[in-house]
Amino acid sequence: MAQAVTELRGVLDGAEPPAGLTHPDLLELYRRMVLLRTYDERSVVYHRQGRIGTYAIFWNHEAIQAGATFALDDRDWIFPSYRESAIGLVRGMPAETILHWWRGHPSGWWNPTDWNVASICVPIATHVPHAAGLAWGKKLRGEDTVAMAFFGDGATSEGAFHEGVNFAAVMNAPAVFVCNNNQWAISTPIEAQTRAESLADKAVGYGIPGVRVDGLDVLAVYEAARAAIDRARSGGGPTLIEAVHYRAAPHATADDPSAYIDAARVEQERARECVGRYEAFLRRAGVLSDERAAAVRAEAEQQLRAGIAAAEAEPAPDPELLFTHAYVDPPGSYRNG
Ligand SMILES: Cc1ncc(C[n+]2csc(CCOP(=O)(O)OP(=O)(O)O)c2C)c(N)n1
Ligand SMILES: [Mg+2]
Repeated sequence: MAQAVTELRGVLDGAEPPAGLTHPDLLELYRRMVLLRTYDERSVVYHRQGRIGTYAIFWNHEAIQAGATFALDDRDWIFPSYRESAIGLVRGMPAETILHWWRGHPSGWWNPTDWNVASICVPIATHVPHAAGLAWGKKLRGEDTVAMAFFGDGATSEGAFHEGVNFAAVMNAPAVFVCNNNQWAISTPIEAQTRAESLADKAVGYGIPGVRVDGLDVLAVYEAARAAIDRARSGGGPTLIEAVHYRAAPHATADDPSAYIDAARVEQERARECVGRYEAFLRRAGVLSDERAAAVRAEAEQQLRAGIAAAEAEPAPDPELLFTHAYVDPPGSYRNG
């Protein structure tokens, strides 16, 4: 059963915004994007100041993260990769929890059931089967909960991606798979990753719908996610969403993309950056004033200031924790003296 792959238009470039979004909804989306952007920009600074460790930058991925999750209910689950490390912010998770994680502190290991946000997944694509399993399990229990997994273009070449999406499709599990196609897997370009013309095309092989969407258009991402979530919740099974953009920042703070990336393309992409593009849309629509925009930014900055202060005030963890769940009887050589 081959399903049509749809190409979605950019809403921010003039098409009608998704139905049903009120002005407060549009502003809440903006607040979430600004919070994510502020978290990301401050984290790069904190890294340079030696206050957090190596950090995976998600600058210009905010439209995908905010747009897709805005269509979820709080009971739905989010499965993030390292690229979506701060996605718990949209559920009200304190900034310090995520900063703890990037500081390598155990206080960054939140209980997933507190937020319905799974642990940050660093191994590529291994959380795709987790999301499929959770979605299937919820279905077996008769709960109408949706699981949404985020992963990159490179992840679609991994076995775990295939196993997870195929399993979810076969079980008709209420899962939504969101591929952030930033066209790079560290220094490997998409052309070296796949012969597929689009990653959404891969959905055809699993017999599920695949959708391509402008990853810098928060409303288009929202619209695609809304449709996929509604389908999943009403028993229609999973959807693969490919959100297309181009990575406009280094892979992580340890990366120097000048060795491989197309600098002119990065400049183009930065000029279309997603928060400013949405802000311009809101201003044109008469939804956002200068005062409101300044207040949203100030609140996000305050959250980050409080977050880093709380993270740095946390006492250092007990080194014993390294062994707590590893050994019943630690070998003598692990002890001093
Ligand atoms: C199983 C596994 N293999 C290799 C790596 C090393 N690695 C870290 S990030 C990355 C690139 C992933 O690219 P993509 O899936 O496109 O996600 P992006 O970083 O672009 O968001 C790789 C190969 C890893 N983390 N896990
Ligand atoms: Mg990528």
